[in-house]
Amino acid sequence: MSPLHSWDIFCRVVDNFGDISVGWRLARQLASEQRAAVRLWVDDLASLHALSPQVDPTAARQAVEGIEVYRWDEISPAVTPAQVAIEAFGCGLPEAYIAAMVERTPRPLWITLEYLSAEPWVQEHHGLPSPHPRWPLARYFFFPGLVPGTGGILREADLLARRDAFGESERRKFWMSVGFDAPAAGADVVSLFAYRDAPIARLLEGWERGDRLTVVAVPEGPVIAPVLGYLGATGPASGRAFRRGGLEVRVVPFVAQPRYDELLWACDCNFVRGEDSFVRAQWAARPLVWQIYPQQARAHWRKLEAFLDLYCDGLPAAAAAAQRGMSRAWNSVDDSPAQLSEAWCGFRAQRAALEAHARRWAVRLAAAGELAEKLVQFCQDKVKC
Ligand code: TRH
Repeated sequence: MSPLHSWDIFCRVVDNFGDISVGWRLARQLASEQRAAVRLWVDDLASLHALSPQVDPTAARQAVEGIEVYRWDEISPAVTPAQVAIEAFGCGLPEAYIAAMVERTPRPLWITLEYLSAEPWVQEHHGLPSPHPRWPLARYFFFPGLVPGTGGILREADLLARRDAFGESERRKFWMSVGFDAPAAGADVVSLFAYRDAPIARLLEGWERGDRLTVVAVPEGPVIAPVLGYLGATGPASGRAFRRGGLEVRVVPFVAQPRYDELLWACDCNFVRGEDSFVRAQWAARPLVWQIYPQQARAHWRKLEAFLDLYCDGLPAAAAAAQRGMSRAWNSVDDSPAQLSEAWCGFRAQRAALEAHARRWAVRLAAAGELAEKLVQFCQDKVKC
């Protein structure tokens, strides 16, 4: 058991799932693999319930998978701070909690967990102290990353073994569990998890006109509306399949977070978004197309290019061009209608090279280190100082 036994994770759900999806995954790993006592303080239990249906969205406090989950407004001056407070994505800590941290001896560590970025500056900033302007507390930036010298990314100890054990029978079972037979042999099987503003209709149109069957698993969520709009379909869609030319759309349920990996493993290629699904698709070791979370003044394009620079390193030129072209078209960096269908054709033509690279990348990614382990080690080193 780590000498740092108690951890508080604070998380505010900005929008979508990202902040709480990372916060929940971190809490589960600290509790299960680091055998820590973890309290998760979150403001939006409904989002957490979608990721983990065991969570009661109405409960002010509850224990789930060995984690004490509190609604954020349950915090009070009476709460004794943990040895480490994780402020996820700059959500801020409650003033009463900070005051209690100052009174506690020894004073707790304050870690600001940042968003994942592939930009080179992350390595220089990772682990730097961030003295608080008002409070005498040790506060540090912790930056996730895809390369050594950063905080690494979350990976459960058994994830890669479970991925590699996911064979044909497990794939068939997965499809049956979401209401479908396994896709026809020879079809391209794709998962589509995206934001509503993605050029979805253009992508589906290219697949409909394609010369091969493309089976697309679309999880329930906001993206269903533009998909049904393209199909000209109405009414409840869950569990339904729609066939148009070379396109078969399957509407699958939004599965609990631990099972999302199975959706990724059951597909040949995964369209993902944001942060946590983006990471999981990299661990899935299959070709991926990432829709980055949009930011003001298109700052996200710089982050996208930084990832592509890393990811395409070591790819043959044609495959690298296909990966870049598909990523840029999907993120509307290159925004012409023809661009997306051409980009997909180029991406599809490089399937073998991109599949081999995705497997190599997952191995390379492990060298960046596992975030929960690195976080515990970082904090232990700071406490010893
Ligand atoms: O939901 P997101 O768009 O979250 C975003 C990003 O994290 C972004 O970086 C952040 O700034 C913003 O939130 C506030 O995408 P993300 O990060 O992939 O989180 C989605 C989670 O949902 C992820 O853990 C996978 C999970 N998921 C399931 O559990 N079941 C499902 O069926 C699907 C489709 C996803």
